[in-house]
Amino acid sequence: MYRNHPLAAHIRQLRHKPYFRPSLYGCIVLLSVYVLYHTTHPQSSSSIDFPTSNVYQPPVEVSEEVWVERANHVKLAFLHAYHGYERYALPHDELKPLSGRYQDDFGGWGVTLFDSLDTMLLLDLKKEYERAIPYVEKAVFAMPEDDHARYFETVIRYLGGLLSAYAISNETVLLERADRLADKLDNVFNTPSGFPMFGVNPSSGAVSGIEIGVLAEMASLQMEYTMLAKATGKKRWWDRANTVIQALASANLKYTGGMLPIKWNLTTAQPHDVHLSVGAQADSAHEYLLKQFLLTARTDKTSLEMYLRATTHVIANLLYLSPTRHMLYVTDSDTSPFDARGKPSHVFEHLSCFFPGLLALGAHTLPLDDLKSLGINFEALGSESSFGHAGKAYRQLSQYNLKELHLWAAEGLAQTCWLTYADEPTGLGPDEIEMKTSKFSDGFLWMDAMDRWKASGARGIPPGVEDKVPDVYTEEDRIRGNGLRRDYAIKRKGYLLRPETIESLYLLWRITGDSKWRHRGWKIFEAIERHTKTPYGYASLRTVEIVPSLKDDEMPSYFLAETLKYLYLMFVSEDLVPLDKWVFNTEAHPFPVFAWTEEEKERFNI
Ligand code: DMJ
Repeated sequence: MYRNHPLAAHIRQLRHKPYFRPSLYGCIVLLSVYVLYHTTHPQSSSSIDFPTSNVYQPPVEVSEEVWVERANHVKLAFLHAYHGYERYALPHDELKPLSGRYQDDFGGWGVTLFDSLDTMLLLDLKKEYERAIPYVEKAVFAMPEDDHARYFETVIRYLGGLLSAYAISNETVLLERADRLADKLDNVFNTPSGFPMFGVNPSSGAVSGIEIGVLAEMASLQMEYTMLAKATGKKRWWDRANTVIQALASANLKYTGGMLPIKWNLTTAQPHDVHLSVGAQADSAHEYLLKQFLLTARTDKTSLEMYLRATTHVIANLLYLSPTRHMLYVTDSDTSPFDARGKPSHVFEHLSCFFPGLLALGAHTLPLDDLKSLGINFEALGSESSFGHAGKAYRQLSQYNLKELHLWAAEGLAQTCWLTYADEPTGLGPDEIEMKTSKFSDGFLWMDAMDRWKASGARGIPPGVEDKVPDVYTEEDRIRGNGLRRDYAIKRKGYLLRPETIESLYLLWRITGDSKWRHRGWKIFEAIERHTKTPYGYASLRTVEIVPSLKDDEMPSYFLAETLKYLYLMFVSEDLVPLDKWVFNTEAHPFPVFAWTEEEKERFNI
């Protein structure tokens, strides 16, 4: 089905462009030497002189050839990580990059291999891909009786990886395994709401988990099941996705300003708390509202309207400015119709750093300044009578050009995500920080500052969006606790090789064309090379504050699926995954945009 998809064809075509040949042949020679060397010496893969400390220097423009070289460095990094995994961990889940051992936390079926399939295809690593296919063919997804697979992780990593690699390669075994896996997971949907349970044993079909589910885990499957339905022609998979979409759309969100809260009752399909966040336990559910709309060629208006409500509430009530550096950040809060701000925690999570990229993607792909063209009346999406105080947001935001507003928020937030990296001696960002608020207020809402900026003539760059200079602490600063100077304190010091900041930098680079985002991405890659590389792969850091780095014995599969993929796509000259034709699932597996045929609409009852 996807062999003739314009994007699969587009990627294949690029491989055959004369432009590709010299670098491809060069790569083959380089890679052969590299592979030979590394089969005996699992050491550093690259001769580049990566800087030892993080002294801030404004970016210097470089030629496109330099970016091609940089993309190649990422390819070498992927090979170093994947060869380490292949040699020391396969067929287990993940490599332990310090000890050269392995761990099994994702079913034990080789999650790193499944999560890496489409990255190999995009990076044109044919040998690694061909060596991986026999493992896919052998996969039966069996499990001992007393164990369970986490449903959400299995969907985004295994199902997502298989379906994306299938869309690019058209190799039928990938689709067959995806279909078989979905079958084995299917008992999770035996709930009165149709929301999935937390876990399942794919061998016995026994499900695990409690009646209260977590948003990200119950509502981040729509894209995978829609894609599976399209590719297999099976109505059952569309029904799974659609049940979740319809249940979310008919839930009572009166107490949460129209935004989906974190906890849900799997029996009643109603919210179980009023805690709002775009970070842990919520993130990908908000992401899938927009992406489901884009994946189905912009037909699923129900998902789009939920996206518009969620982003309106976030922009009006969860975005704050720090007191002195004016860093724009998104936080989490308990809310209510009587107090839209609720009780903000002022914690800013690395996980939330996907959100600027999502806002930018929405601003790029949606007619936010002309929603009427989609038959949507923005102000009718919510009001004080539907959501109490939180309903005011619709009137407030409608005073702005929504496209501009979303893009400003995206740029300001991405700036802060990057700054938390650039502020550290390692050049890598912590997993969680807590923003300072002033003695006199519980934080400064971004939209209050925006309203004042607008009232005074909207001159210059909007608050929070301007470029900032990093503030790298000396050891003395850190010990003396000069946290106030930077406006935040670090809550979780680790860098877990996570992708979110890089994902947003990649999207902002592709969407705005401003090379500052790309340069920042390169700085982060240099820091990854310098501080996380081990003889076997790459390791999470215990703390971003100490050089030489203190490492943990972990290399999560998302490092290969997402972090390295987004870095490569950011540096490579060609736009290999055009954003109007492909949509990334939450684990960075691209799916091709498609429209339902009339026959499918009738058969699936769409
Ligand atoms: C990834 O597995 C996915 O992006 C998920 O949605 C949440 N974050 C992790 C990596 O940080």
